[in-house]
Amino acid sequence: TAIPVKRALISVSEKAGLVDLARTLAERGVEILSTGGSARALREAGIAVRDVSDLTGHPEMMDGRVKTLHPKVHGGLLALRDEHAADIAAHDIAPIDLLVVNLYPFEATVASGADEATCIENIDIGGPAMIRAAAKNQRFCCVVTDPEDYDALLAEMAANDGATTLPFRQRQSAIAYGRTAAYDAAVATWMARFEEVPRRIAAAGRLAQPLRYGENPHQGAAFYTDGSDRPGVATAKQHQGKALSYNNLGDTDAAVELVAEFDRPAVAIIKHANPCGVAVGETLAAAYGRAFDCDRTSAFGGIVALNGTLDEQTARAIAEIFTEVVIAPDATDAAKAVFAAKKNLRLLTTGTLPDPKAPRRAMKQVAGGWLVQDHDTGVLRPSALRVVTKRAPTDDQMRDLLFAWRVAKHVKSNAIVYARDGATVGIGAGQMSRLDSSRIAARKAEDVAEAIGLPHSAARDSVVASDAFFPFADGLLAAAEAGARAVIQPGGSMRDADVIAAADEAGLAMVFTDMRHFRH
Ligand code: 93A
Repeated sequence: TAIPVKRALISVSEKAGLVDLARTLAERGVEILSTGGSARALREAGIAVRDVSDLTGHPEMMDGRVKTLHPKVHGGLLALRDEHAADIAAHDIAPIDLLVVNLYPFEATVASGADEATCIENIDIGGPAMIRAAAKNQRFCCVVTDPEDYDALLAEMAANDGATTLPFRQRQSAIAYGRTAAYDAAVATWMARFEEVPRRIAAAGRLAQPLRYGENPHQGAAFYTDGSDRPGVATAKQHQGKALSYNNLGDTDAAVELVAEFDRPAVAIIKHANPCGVAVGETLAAAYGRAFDCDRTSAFGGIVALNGTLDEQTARAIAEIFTEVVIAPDATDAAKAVFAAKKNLRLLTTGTLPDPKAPRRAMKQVAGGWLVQDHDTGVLRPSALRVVTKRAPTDDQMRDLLFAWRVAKHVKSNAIVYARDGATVGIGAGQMSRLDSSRIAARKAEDVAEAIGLPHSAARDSVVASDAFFPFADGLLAAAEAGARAVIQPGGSMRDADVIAAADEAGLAMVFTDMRHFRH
């Protein structure tokens, strides 16, 4: 089953590693066929190549749209050397033993924001046709679609006297179909961009990193990227520390998405996908200190996200307790030096922050299928707020209400968030009843008071946000009792009138957003 590589067809968009690969093949006496740009690059490097147009007797045409779509090419890739011997002879087919193709960069072209005509021109037709043909003919032909596999190919040939073995070709065929499937999925997703609910959806992904395990050690896991190059966890650069785990990746994502909502310096500390403290401030160091104060106990072993460049002072404050991951758009050299001594701390930089308003689809798996929805890009316009109580919030309260609302969007439902002066002082997350979330958040505010030495609950004179409406007055009254003076919530309950009356009675100011932020 070992097939000596005598003839190779090379047609690549990504030219990295091309010359080294081709030189080694040429030294082994392999005849190299190649298309326009690839052939040019090889000739410039002094490597002998034969043009595909010479093989086909047909010039490339239509700006390269038709260059390899020819029976001489596809016959060479698909021929069974035994069963098709008569056809090979009759049609003068030159069998191709190795195909090296990587496709027009469609995903990167879309990600760069290119216009429609450019995106369409970057849909590769001839490349996937050849890849699929070679992968199908794995008994005789070996296919390589990724420069990352060039070394493995050369090692395979070195170990087998210039041949490839069937197990290697089978592995390469699987990689090849994975690539064309993901490529087509990316094209399908892009083509469906005008449809509100695509009738057919396709998921494209590429294995970025196998993970040691999933949420628990008995669960296998891996991390895939979708090729969108969106700033955030998937494209972040890791500067130090061991590999991120499944849970780290999820929590780090939650952390970055949260701080990206704020225009001022902001810090979030995440535990189990929920924030345990969030604050804005004049500086990141000030914001970190106040986010930390919101729940010093839970912050231990947390994930910290910042929406600005990590500086030395903030790094020192973070380094005082055990922190799993710190993620920021950038970090100063001095800040990096502070962390260098903390071997277990992972520092990630993202360059820029994700745009919370950028549309994308979110998928969740259920047994036997997926649920697909638009990512929650809802951003409140302050002018859309409705004051529903006799008392209106003061300007300071209004600022805190909007802050608390943004945080609540990133807290698992039911979410209740107390905030004061641009910092959370009590967060209730993920309870089955809103009343329980209110009570938990209020109790947290008492813990804050104890930790920082306040004589009264940190929720005194605070504001409170609720991610969905209060179905009854009880949750609201629990908030008033804890010391909240103003409330932000979507409204829309059958009992809104009761809830508003209770708010008026308790002297609260309340605004309705007419927008809900469930998060599960
Ligand atoms: O426009 S195509 O779909 N038509 C083709 O016949 C064809 N054959 C190879 N694109 C085609 N290719 C692609 O050209 C390859 O997949 C590769 O990405 C690229 C290499 O072109 P060049 O060698 O001219 O740089």
